[in-house]
Amino acid sequence: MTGRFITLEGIEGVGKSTNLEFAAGVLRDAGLDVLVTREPGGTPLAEAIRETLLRPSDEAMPPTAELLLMFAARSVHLENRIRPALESGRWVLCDRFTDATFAYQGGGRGETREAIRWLQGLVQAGLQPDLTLLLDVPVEVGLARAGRRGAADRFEQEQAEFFERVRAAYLDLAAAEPGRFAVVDADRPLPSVQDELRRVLIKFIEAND
Ligand code: Z5A
Repeated sequence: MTGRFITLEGIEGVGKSTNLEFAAGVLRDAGLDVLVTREPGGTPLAEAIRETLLRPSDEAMPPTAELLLMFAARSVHLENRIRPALESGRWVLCDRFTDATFAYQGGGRGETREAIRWLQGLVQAGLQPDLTLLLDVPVEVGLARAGRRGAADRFEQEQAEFFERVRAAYLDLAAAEPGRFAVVDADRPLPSVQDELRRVLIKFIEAND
């Protein structure tokens, strides 16, 4: 039996990294073999593309180039890591996936939904997450939590209005696909966020038994 594909999404600072291992722990406690990975990245080649995507540069990165590089990294990650894991029965928990492209390159940068859908079809050939956990907080909360640690990457250099568009795009995606998305209010103490994540994951595991 193939594994299940779960993604974690949200704006910067919402708590994805904090909750990724927690979510993996819930799955492992249920006896599942879990691969934890991230996008952009997840393999050496895809991580090299991530480096190019995030590093600030004096030369402008056209939004279309950014979009193509996101899908180039995704193609490598899918073929070399995600698909083999799913086919061997492992569950995959991924920090960001194509919903981030609709939110950042679509909502944030203004790339068209049609272009993103076309690339999605080319690269994913029908593969979609089975469950997407969208952690949601107001932009000012996410940015305050992120605290802009160290040198800002190309996305961290964006202003609040950019992240408002990204958050709105995420919420639109969730409203359009309520069966796949679970929107978790992450603007509350961590134990309360994790209680809800555990509840959603256990329900999903039981439904996929
Ligand atoms: N990107 C894209 O544009 N298009 C795509 O298709 C994909 C990605 C796949 C890298 O992503 C960039 O790639 C990303 C979008 C773009 N840039 N941005 N923005 P990333 O996921 O690697 O980077 P990130 O979003 O910047 O991650 P982050 O800043 O590390 O945020 P986070 O992982 O969501 O947050 P965190 O580190 O877990 O938590 C932040 C702080 O809040 C930390 O101190 C926690 O202890 C604290 N925290 C967490 N939860 C709570 C609660 N509930 N209460 C209080 N404090 C909390």
